[in-house]
Amino acid sequence: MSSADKNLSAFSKKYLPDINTKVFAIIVSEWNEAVTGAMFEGAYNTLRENGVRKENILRKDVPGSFELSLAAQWMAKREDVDAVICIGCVIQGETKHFDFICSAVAHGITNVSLKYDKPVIFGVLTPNNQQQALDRAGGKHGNKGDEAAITAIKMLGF
Ligand code: DLZ
Repeated sequence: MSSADKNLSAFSKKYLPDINTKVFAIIVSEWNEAVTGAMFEGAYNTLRENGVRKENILRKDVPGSFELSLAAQWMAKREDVDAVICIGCVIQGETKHFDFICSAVAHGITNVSLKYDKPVIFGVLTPNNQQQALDRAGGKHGNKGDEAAITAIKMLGF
């Protein structure tokens, strides 16, 4: 995380002064729940620390990362939702479908973002094993959920 990110609270106050009116949907994949749950916590806490109201953070769970795109579409088309954060974890060693799932989600999320003209954030880990995932979900490499929330805030303040 850069020093600019550490001052995000100042950033959001300056560039997104009405952040307390913004509504964020966070969609969480149930696969690898220890990882995605920790990423959700990171994203949720980062939004709260930056002034997002509790009632303006909507959590929705989906069975797996493959389902993130459709759920993102359902949330992005809602007029009351300003940004969508998709959280998932696809572990390479665990599925031969790895490439299909990752590529489908990346394309799906991109399409939803462009179609609804809203930030739809790709918070999907694609590690080689569970340890690498945990390292990025509150471990030695930080929490990619925090970063997904920061990205959503930055895009709304664009
Ligand atoms: C089926 C499957 C497998 C094998 N591995 C993962 C994974 O590592 N991470 C993940 O998020 N989802 C996985 N899934 C489930 C698919 O994303 C999807 O839910 C199913 O294929 C049903 O569409």
